[in-house]
Amino acid sequence: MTKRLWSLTVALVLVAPPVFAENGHAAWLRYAALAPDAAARAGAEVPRAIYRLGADVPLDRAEEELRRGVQGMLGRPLEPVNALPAGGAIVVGTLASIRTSAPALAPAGDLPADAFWLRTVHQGDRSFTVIAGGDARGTLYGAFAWLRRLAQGQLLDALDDREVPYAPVRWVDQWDNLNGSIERGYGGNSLFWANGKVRDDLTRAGEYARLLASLGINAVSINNVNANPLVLSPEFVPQIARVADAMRPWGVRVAIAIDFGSPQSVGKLPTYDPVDPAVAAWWKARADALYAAIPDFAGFVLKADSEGRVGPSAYNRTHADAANVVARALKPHGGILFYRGFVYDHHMDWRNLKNDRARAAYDNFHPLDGQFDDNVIIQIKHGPIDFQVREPASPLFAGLERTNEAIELQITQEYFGQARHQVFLAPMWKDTLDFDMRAHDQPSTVKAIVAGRVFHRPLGGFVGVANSGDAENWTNNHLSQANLYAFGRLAWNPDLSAADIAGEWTRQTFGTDPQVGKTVDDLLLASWRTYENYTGPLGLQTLTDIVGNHYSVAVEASEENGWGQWHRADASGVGMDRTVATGTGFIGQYPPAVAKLYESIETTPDDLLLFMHHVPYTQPLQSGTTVIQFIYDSHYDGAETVAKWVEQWRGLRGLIDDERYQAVLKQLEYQAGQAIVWRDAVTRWFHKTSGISDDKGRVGSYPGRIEAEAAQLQGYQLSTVTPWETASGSGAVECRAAVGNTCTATFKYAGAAGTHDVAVEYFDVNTGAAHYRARVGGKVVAEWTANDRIPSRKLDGGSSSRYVISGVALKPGDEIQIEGTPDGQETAALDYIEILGSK
Ligand code: GCV
Repeated sequence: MTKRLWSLTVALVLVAPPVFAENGHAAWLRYAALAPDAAARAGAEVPRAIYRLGADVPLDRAEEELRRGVQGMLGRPLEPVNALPAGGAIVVGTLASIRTSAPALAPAGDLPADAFWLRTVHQGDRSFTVIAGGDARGTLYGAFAWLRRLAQGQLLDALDDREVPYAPVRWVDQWDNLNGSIERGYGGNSLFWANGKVRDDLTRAGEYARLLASLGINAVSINNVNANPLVLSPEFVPQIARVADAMRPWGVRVAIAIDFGSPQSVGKLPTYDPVDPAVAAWWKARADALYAAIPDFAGFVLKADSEGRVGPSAYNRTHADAANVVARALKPHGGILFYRGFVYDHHMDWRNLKNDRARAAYDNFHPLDGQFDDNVIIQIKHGPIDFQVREPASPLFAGLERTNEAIELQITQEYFGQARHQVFLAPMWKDTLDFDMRAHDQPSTVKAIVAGRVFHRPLGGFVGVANSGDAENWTNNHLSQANLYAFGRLAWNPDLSAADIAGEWTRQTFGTDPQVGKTVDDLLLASWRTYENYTGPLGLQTLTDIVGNHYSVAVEASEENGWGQWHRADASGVGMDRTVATGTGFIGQYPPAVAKLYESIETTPDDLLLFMHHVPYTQPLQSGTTVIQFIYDSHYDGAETVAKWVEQWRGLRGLIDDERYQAVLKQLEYQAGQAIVWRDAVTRWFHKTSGISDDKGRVGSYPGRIEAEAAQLQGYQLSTVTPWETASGSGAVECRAAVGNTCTATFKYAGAAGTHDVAVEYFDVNTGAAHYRARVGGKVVAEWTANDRIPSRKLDGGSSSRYVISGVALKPGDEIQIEGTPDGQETAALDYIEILGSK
């Protein structure tokens, strides 16, 4: 190496940002050292002192955050000062305080609560960065916004940005149970609750409040909407107050979900009838007690008459009666009641083709429009069913003109692979938020309606069902953090694009390397469509085990039961007829222009065809292909795309820290295996049901695959798998040997000599940790334990897992032997092996 090259290498090593191990705990607030060019530029633009005006919480957090961020990203401190320094400073405070103490720096104009203004002011050779808030909380939001710009390497020396949140309501709901578990939670246990009470140590709750504040989220409801009535008992008041104390420094207010039967179950009244004066007095007393301890308490969330929860129907009262009695107790304190629009009958008769769960929210609430008090918000899920992979916007958004509304988005990935699959939800949310309901034939996007802009409502906004828990990285999947981030950013500004949000998140979370940025953004932005492709396209909804774990593929699970998520696939056709002309009439709930669009097969977008119409399998789509061929093609496309993600991710080795690199790689590899399971299950099911073959000859023909049922078995016994479509061939083999014993399946290789990857499809249930060992020609080539955390206790599509043994040298006649050692209830089950293309 020449001397010059040598010194260049040394210089590069010295200035290159370190690639260090990270566990994801810092999420998007890593404040990692900027890349050298960005650091050099920001070093000149960012003042060296910080002047904070005012002492209110959370102003102090704004200062602390700025100091922490600048130290981390630029590697130098921000010096706190008590007066405007000669050399320039970051000046942070409310607009009012800046106007008083440093009028020359104050932007001209007003700022409402929660809003902020970022401004650079040059005075001779002095520069000031002004972070002004409409109030203390707005100032904190401004500090985070400025740090977000710095972290992305944006220019900071000519700022003049005024940001006002789109809507006042920017909440997250936790579905946390008092015992510490989380309903539909995949990020660990509750940050708030353990063993029936509030956790003693609320450090993580405080850290979580910081994450929420960085996005402008201003309240959190801390317990499950399937609420334990006890949360309203007097002993919980001081506990909830402790949570509020932990969140308050970050401007996050606390609310709770309540049970409508509480006046009776907790208050020991003979009734919970909402029109009974004693019941009203009870609600008032409970609200008064909470506000006495927590003056900034945010309000209540109520799920009533839904999925077994009690509600006003018990007394033949309306949802308005129910909402108003609770809202009136909150009203004197400025509290809000969120009343959930998710009310439906889960015992509907599936034989009646006119029945339709999708109608429920509108049928229940539209007739009550105008009867809800001003501090009630109807919280409406984004689609008419329940967070399925593709749903139209709920017609109820346009069905309430004299009632406050909020949209409920599910951040936790219940039907989206439960944080085991990476699915970035922002593109889906954007579809709904930007959807124009054409109320009164005028522009009326969902986002504008819920923000109160269309029907001039005083309150409204965005609620996200959170995906966070006490996992070190909050969500148990590094990439799932992007969903929490995206929800917060859209709640602040729903006009942002999914690509903007992905870009921001990726750069803050993984750094500004262009290859990293492009790869991660591409993965995120393609993921919703990809997931839809392999789990149920064309508006079929997620073809998952709806009556079980909501995770494993099970095409028929949604049929022939009262839960109402029917797709009505049979030998002759598929899809729900929701037309006014011949179907359930759901489409008639939309304003006329939208109803017209959906009523006709010709104008319904392909993506929603089977949500709106029942059609023969040979129905041509707008894209030209038939429904059945599209079902086949999309599943193959989806599985192929996930396989490519694995390769693309591998390209990031060394460009990001190894800890997160390995964790995401493992997750994507698992997802790639699952996508194949989904692909095969759904396509085989439709192939068998429709009797129509795949034009491309893929369905039912799996070159390189050798079924375990066809192997030479020692100890292993044939077993059936339910549902049938989730096992290849006719089923699986299980080892029911006594503890400590093993079984073997021996497969004969009959192909040409070469080096191959060998995939072993086995079942990893969560009732044991079976061990597998693979041998070729008697030599061990791999071993592994089936101890992943998968939400399935039985052999099915969820537990079906893939282990790929790379680079196995094979020649004709070789024996590939899989030895399984059961553990607990886990029977070391095998589905097949597959010899993949030669290398
Ligand atoms: C909290 C779905 C989920 C339930 C959830 C319910 C709701 O049905 O599966 O776990 O209950 O929605 O939103 O209330």
